[in-house]
Amino acid sequence: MGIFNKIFNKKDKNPENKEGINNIKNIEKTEEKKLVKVINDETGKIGLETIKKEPQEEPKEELKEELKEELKEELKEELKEELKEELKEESNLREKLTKPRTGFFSKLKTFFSGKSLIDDAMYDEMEDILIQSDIGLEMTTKIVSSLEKEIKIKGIKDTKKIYPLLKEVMERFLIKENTELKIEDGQVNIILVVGVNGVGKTTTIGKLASKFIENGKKVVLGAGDTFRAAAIEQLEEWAKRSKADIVKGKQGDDPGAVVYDTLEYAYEKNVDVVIIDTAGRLHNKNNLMKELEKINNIIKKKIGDRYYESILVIDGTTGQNAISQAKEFNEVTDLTGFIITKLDGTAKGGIVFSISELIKKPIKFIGVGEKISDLREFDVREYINAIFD
Ligand SMILES: Nc1nc2c(ncn2[C@@H]2O[C@H](COP(=O)(O)OP(=O)(O)O)[C@@H](O)[C@H]2O)c(=O)[nH]1
Ligand SMILES: [Mg+2]
Repeated sequence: MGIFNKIFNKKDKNPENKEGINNIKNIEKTEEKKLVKVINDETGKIGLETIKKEPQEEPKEELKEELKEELKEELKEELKEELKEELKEESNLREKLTKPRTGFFSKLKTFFSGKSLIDDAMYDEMEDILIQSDIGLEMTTKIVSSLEKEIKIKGIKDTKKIYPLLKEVMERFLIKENTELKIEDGQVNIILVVGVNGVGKTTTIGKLASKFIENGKKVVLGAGDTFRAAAIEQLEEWAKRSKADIVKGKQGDDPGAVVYDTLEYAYEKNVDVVIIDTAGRLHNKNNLMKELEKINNIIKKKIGDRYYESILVIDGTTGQNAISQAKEFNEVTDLTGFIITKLDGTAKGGIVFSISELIKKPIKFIGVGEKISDLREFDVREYINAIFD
């Protein structure tokens, strides 16, 4: 007779057996499902032995696994939301950059798809298109020779493969480091905004202020363009709109004095970010550069060796003139980067690809419209994807 038969047949006669069965049942009922060993010893008695597992271990592990799964799901949801936002931003940027994308860049795409041979004539024609798009001769030469090298190394024969390769090559010429404005907590951070008349300095300052204020920073604007009364009023309007403070003088006042007062105000009131507007035109260019040099010195004297941002605003619809502007301004204010505006309004926009490489400074923001929200942090990848089809 087998052990289990013994248990079941003798269950009423032998109280020990009955107890054994109850034990088995009890054990089976428990969630832990302990192992049970039934012993048939020489006397015919049946004993039970439970092999105890490490108490609690298994449930704890199981629980951990369950929680991990739950967390994974939660994280997935969060990431999905983030990704959705990113995609929305990306498609929004694509929309804003419709002109350059459907202008110059789609012209390039059509050009390559219409070619069947990679030869000197193709490179020549391509150079023409790049130059026409405001990339300029110097930069065009760099791009084309880099592309040519790449085509040779990779042994590319199919002209359809050139457009994506050109995208890679051009992306390499954009500086990816320090594209953010450096803002330190607990410090008075200074951003000096320079550039010729009409490029979008004052508008950009308003947009920047609004971004900082949205992020909980205290901002003061310094009305350093005292050349025209309208310039001061325009900055005041932006201060109101973005809820920033403003320090201003009267038309014709010494801009250096306004900058000094703005810095004093900032230290006194524990301001996080000071943004200084400047004139883009004075009676002559020499005066303008001297003025900026003076402003630069006032700031340096106040903050010592500390880093401050000196940003040149460039109108994205101007051509190669922007490069010479950048060189001149860089000499007097030691630029830390660029903001390229009006990229929504040009079918060219090639300046984005030459300015960083030629002056060796990063682009920090791009302007893609006149609204307060139309200033975008410059993200190389996002930008490249938005303009290449
Ligand atoms: N479409 C477009 N217009 C812009 C952009 N940034 C500035 N503007 C316009 O450019 C003009 C000159 O701007 P303003 O800020 O006065 O230039 P400033 O002389 O350098 O201070 C204004 O009409 C702005 O609305 C931009 O990103 N896109
Ligand atoms: Mg202005």
